[in-house]
Amino acid sequence: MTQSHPDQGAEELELAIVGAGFAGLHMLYRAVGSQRKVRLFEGGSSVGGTWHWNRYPGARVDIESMAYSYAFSPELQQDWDWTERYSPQSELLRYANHVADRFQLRPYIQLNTFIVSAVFDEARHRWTLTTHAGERIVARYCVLATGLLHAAKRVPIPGLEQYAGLQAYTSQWPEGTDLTGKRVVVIGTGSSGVQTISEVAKVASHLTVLQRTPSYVIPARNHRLDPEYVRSIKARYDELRARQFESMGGFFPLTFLDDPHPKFNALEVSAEQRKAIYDAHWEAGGLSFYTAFKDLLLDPAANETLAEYVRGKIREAVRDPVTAEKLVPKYPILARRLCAGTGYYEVYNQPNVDLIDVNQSPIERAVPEGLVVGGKLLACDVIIFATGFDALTGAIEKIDIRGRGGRTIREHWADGAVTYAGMMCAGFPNLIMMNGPTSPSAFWAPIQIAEYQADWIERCLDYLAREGFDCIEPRAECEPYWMEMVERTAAPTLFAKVRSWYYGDNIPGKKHRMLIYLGGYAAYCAECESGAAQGYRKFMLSASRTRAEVAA
Ligand code: NA7
Repeated sequence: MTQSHPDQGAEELELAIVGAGFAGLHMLYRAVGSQRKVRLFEGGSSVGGTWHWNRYPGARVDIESMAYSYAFSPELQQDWDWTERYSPQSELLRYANHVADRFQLRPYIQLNTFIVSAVFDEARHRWTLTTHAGERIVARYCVLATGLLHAAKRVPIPGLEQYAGLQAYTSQWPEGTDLTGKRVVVIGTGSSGVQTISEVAKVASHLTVLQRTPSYVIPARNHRLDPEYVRSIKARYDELRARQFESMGGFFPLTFLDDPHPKFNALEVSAEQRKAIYDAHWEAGGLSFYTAFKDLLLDPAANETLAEYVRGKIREAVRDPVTAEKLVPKYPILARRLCAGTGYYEVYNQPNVDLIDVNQSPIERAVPEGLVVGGKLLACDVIIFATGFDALTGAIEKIDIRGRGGRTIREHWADGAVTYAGMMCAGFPNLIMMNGPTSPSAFWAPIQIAEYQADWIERCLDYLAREGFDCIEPRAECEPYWMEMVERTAAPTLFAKVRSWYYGDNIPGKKHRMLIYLGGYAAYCAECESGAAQGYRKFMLSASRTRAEVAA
């Protein structure tokens, strides 16, 4: 009696996509356009990715919405009206849903479905995906669009299970939570914490912020968009995108659209000129300081001029000098993610807000009434964890991925994430990541990186089909080559001098290794194109037995 293959009867796809954030939706749009047999699996109950999950009070994007949006469809760009300079989460979620409807993607999307494992069948060149409900899906190619900031970092506080109040993670915000009149503790002062704190301080009876590392927070200066301004940007969208693609960070501020590139090093100009430039960026708000001078991320002395400028602003804003000093960061500015806030420092002047530095007063344990911090009980009704993410690798490693020889992705990355071009790993054929570790992702515009990657993937799948292959994986030597490029671009920068999630430092036990390619969009695309040149010379291509038999 012949034994049937365990996947017999399972639906067989050409392409399975995991994740319905902006990257996954765009990949799906492209695959549907190419009439591939495709399905997208999303764990959440809605499309939108980051903007589905992060619903905490005050959640909004800190890159201007007219740039933080899809570029692939001129019609979409013209039709969609962003209402605020930095859209709130609800508007971004509406946009993602609009895209799913407008491009008729819903029939291909399976919501409420977590992919828990993916196993490669070496003989048949297929991935078998298993969902949390036990459904099996077989797909020739699998694209992981699982999000760069998705897997929440948990903080192991002893005794937390005894705590009687509400525990809320910013990235898994409990719907309908009302904090009015509550005693609230926020742990974490990165971008999510900063946004949450400003909102919670308005309604909580008492707010205690537990800070480990202060952020540099620049006023966002969010406002409703004037329709005339929107029209003027829409009239120049092509130019805007062209400038964006040239920029090193991917998100240059629109206020500086006519003059987006820094011309000088910080110490090349006089102190007065430098201050005038910093004042202009402070007034413009948001993340515009990244483009104030050429060398802010390269020269410690240049960086210190900006760091001191912002430290001065913090000391001006916070009345109590002891509190102000706790809020003043001592490390180089921009080397950890800059935060954009609204009235953030002023919050600490309110009588209902306290700041505790957990380096001086550690979080010791939880008790039913609250937390014991620095030996004292901090009674509270709600603890908000704004403690960040196992960035770039976490969402991928949550899936039990097994490539050639049953090797898992966790084993492959045990000494830090290694990839070729942030898209593929040796020994994991036909598995492609979007905005994956060592891609430009978080230090470029992830939506535009995803648009490029979807295009690259589409061209690649077309080529494989045309040439009779059904299997692609990077040559083993391409991984160390790419990692050398990633390290080489990061090494001269101040990113390399501080501890941050860019290097995986926020997760205990995670290897300290740069997770982002800093070479910019043009250099990144050039590498991907070079990998694909001459019949995908940086990859090994093959055909499975069944395919070869069919061809014969
Ligand atoms: P971040 O930026 O990683 O911030 C997490 C914050 O939580 C940060 O202040 C951490 O301090 C703090 N944290 C983490 N673990 C602990 C423990 N154990 N005790 C005390 N405090 C802790 O995440 P966000 O969600 O705010 O932002 C992520 C990105 O989203 C952001 O960079 C933008 O790109 C958008 P630490 O710095 O580790 O000392």
